[in-house]
Amino acid sequence: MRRVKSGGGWPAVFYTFRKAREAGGLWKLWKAMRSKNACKTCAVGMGGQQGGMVNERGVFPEVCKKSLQAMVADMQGAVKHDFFQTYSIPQLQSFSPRELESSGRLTQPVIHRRGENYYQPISWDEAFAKIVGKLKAITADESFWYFSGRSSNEAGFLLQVFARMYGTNNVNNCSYYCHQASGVGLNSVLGTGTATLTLEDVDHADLVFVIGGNPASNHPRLMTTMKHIRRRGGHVVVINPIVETGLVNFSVPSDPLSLFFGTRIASLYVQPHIGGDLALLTGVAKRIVEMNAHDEAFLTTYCDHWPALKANLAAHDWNEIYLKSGVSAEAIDAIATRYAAAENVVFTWTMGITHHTFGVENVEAIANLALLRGMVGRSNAGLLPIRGHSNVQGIGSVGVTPKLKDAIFDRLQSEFGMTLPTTSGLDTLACMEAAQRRELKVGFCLGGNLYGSNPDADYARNAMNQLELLVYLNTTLNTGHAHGLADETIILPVLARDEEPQATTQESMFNYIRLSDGGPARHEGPRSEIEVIARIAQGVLGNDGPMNWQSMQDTNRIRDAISRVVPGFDQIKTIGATRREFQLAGRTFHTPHFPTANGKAQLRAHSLPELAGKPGELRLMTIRSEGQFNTVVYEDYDLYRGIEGRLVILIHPDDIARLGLEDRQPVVVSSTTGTMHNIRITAFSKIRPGNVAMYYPECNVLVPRTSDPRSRTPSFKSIPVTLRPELAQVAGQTG
Ligand SMILES: Nc1nc2c(c(=O)[nH]1)N[C@H]1C(S)=C(S)[C@@H](COP(=O)(O)OP(=O)(O)OC[C@H]3O[C@@H](n4cnc5c(=O)[nH]c(N)nc54)[C@H](O)[C@@H]3O)O[C@H]1N2
Ligand SMILES: Nc1nc2c(c(=O)[nH]1)N[C@H]1C(S)=C(S)[C@@H](COP(=O)(O)OP(=O)(O)OC[C@H]3O[C@@H](n4cnc5c(=O)[nH]c(N)nc54)[C@H](O)[C@@H]3O)O[C@H]1N2
Ligand SMILES: [Mo]
Repeated sequence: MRRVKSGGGWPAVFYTFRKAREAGGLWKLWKAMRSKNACKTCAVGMGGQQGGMVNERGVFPEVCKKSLQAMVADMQGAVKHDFFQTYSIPQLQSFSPRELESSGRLTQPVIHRRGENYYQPISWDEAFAKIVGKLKAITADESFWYFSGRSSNEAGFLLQVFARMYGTNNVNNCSYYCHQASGVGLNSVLGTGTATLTLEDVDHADLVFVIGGNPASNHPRLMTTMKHIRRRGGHVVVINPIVETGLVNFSVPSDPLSLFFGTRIASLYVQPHIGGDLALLTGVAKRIVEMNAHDEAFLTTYCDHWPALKANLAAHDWNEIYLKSGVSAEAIDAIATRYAAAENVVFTWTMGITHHTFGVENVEAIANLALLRGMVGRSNAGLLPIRGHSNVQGIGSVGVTPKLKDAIFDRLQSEFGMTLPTTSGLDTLACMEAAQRRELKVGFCLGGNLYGSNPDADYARNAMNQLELLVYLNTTLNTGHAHGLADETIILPVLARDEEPQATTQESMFNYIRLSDGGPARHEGPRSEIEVIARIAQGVLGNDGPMNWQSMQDTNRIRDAISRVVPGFDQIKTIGATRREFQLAGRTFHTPHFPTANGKAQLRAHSLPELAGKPGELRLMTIRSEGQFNTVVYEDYDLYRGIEGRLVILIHPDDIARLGLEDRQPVVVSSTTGTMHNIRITAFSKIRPGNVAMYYPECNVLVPRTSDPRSRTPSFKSIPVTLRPELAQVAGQTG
C-alpha cells in the first residue's frame, strides 16, 4: 500500500463518498451528520444545538472520518434474525473485532448460559426479571458497574445513583484505562481535574505542545486548530517516539488551500524513548530556569513549593536526563528556546503520557512546566488533556467514579434523603481482580468492551468467566460478547445517542455541555439506556424510596436532579427548554486562583523513572490505527502510517538488523504476561530505535496488569518484550 504523505486530505474526502454508499446515500448520511446531536466519537465535541459538524465556536463544516465511521456503523442494518442460531460461541470467538462490529445493529435481547453453544433470544421482560432477581439475591458489593464514555450524562447519572442506592461504590468507567492519570495529576497540582481553558483560548495560542498523542488520527478536528495556529505564525512542538505523518503535514479537508497543498503542523518534532517524557519535561524545565526564562514573580505569588522544585531541578543530573529521556541536549535546548520565546502556550497530551506507571507524575511535570512561565490561570494559555470518548468527561462529572466528590455525596443525601454507602469502592482493574478471586457475582456494563479494553486478555477472560451474571448494554457486537462470558450473559440492545426518544446531554473536553435532540429509532427492538436502567432500578428498589424510578425515565427530571447535586451544572436544569448549551462553571481558569486549599498551584518535584526493559529487550507501546475506534476495528489498514494488517510489530530497520531479523518475517513476541505467534515484522523507520509498536486490542495478551499506583491506569505503553523468529509456522495462531 502506498503511504500517504499527509494526514486528512483527499483520502478523507473519498472515504466520505464510500461511507455514504454504505449508509444508503449521501443525502441520508448528510442528514444524519447534520442532526442536532453531539458527535459520537472523540471528546473534542461538535454538533448539538448548532447542528452536526459545528464546533463550540460555531465553525462549520467540521467533520472527520471517525465521526462518519461511527455514524455509518449505527446506520447499518440489524443483525440477521438467524445470526445467533447460525454462529456458535466458538465461531463468534474466531471473529475479528471488525467482523463482529459489521454483523449489524443489535435489536433483540439475547442470553448465553454456560455450557450452551449459542446465544438464545430472551424477551425484555424475562431479561429484566432475571437481572432484578439476581441483584436481589446477592449483596450489593458482590456487583460492579462499568461505564464506557459514549452514554449520556443522564444515563450515567441514573445508573451510578442506582448502584449506590442499591448499596455499592463499585462504580467506575473506562477513564481508569485512559485519562485517570490526568485527573489525578491535575487535581494534585491545581485542585481541578479537567482542561483549564476553552477552545477559543487554544485558537489564540502561539505555541501548542502535543505530547504523547496522535490527534491527526484520533482527534482530527484539532488539526484545524493547529492549522490556524501555524498560519498565524505560531508553532507546534510534538513530543512522540513515532514521527506521525499527520502531525508533520495535514490536509484539512474543509479548507481548499490546505486540501491541495497540505499544512505543515510540527515546527519541532522530538522523539524521546517510550516512557522518556518525565525526564524530558524535567530537562526542559531545568533548562528554562538555567535560561532565566521562568516567571519568578508568578511562581512565588501563585504557587507553593517553588523553592523545592527549583532545588529539585537544579539537582537533576543532565546525563541522567539525556539517558532516561533519550533526547539530546540540543533537542532539549530547542524545545526550551521555543517555549521561552512564546507568549501564549497550550500544553496538550494524550495516552503516551497517561499509560505508564508514572502517568500521574508525567501530568504533574507538564503542569509544572506550564506554571514555570505562568501559562496557567490566564486567557489564551493553559492545560488541555485531549480526552477520548465523546462523553467520558461528562460521565465522570456526574459521579461515575468509585468515590463520589464530597459535594455530590452530601447533596444526594441531603437533597434526596438517600443513605449512601461509604465503602471505598473498586476501580476498573480492581473489579477484574476481585472477579478473578470470585468476590464478585454480577457485572453490569453500560456500553464499551470491558474485555477488549483490559490488559492481560487471558486474565480478563478468566476473571469475567468467574461471574454468575454479566449484563451488557450495547449497540453492536464486540469481542467481549464472545470472550467475556459469565455463567449467564445477557446482551441488551440499546439506542444510539441520535435515536434517543428524548433529548440528552454530553460534555466536551473543553467543559462545554451540549444538548442532543435524539431522533427516530433506526430499528425496532433497541431501547433507550435510560429506560432500561430505570426499569431495573424500579425492579430492585421499588418506586417508594427516595427516588421514583418510574418518573426518572424523563430526562428533564434527571437533569433537574443533576443540577441539584453536581457542582457547576446549575444550567442543565433548564437546558431541555432553553436549548442553551453552556460552559461549566468553575472549570475555566482565566485568573491564577485555583481550587486548592489555599488557592495556589502546588508544584511537584519528581525523581526520574528508569526506562522500561533490560538490555536486549524492546519497549512496546500498544496503539490505535487510523481505522479503528478503540476495540472496534473498521479497517485493517492504518492509512497514515501506511501499514497493512494488524498482527504486525512496527520496528525500526536498525533494530531489525541488530536482531538479525528480516522485514516481513514472522516472529514470536513475548512479554512477562503472554506470547503472540506469527506476528509480522514490519520495518518502520519513523519509530525511535529500541521502541516498538503493536495494535491494541489484538495485542492485549502481552500487556501486564502493572498499573500506576496513583491513578490505577495500566501501563499500556511501556511493556518490555523480546522477539524470536517463528520456527514452525502455525498458520493463523496468535494466542
Ligand atoms: N480514530 C480514533 N480516534 C480515537 C480513538 C480511536 O481508537 N480511534 N480512541 C479515542 C480514545 S478513548 C482515546 S483515549 C484517544 C487516544 O488518543 P491517542 O493517545 O492519540 O491514541 P494512542 O493510539 O493510544 O496514541 C498514542 C500516541 O502516543 C505515542 N506514544 C506512545 N508512548 C509514548 C510515550 O511514552 N511518550 C510519548 N510522548 N508518546 C508516546 C504514540 O506514538 C502515539 O502517537 O483517542 C480517541 N479518539
Ligand atoms: N492495550 C491497550 N489497551 C487499551 C488502550 C490502549 O491504548 N492500549 N486504551 C484504553 C482506553 S484509552 C480506553 S478508553 C479503553 C476503551 O474501552 P471501552 O470504552 O470499554 O471500549 P470501546 O471499544 O470504546 O467500546 C465499544 C463498544 O461500545 C458500544 N457502543 C457504542 N456506542 C454506544 C452507545 O451509544 N451506547 C452503548 N450502550 N454502547 C455503545 C458498542 O457496542 C461497541 O462495541 O480501552 C483501553 N485499553
Ligand atoms: Mo480512552
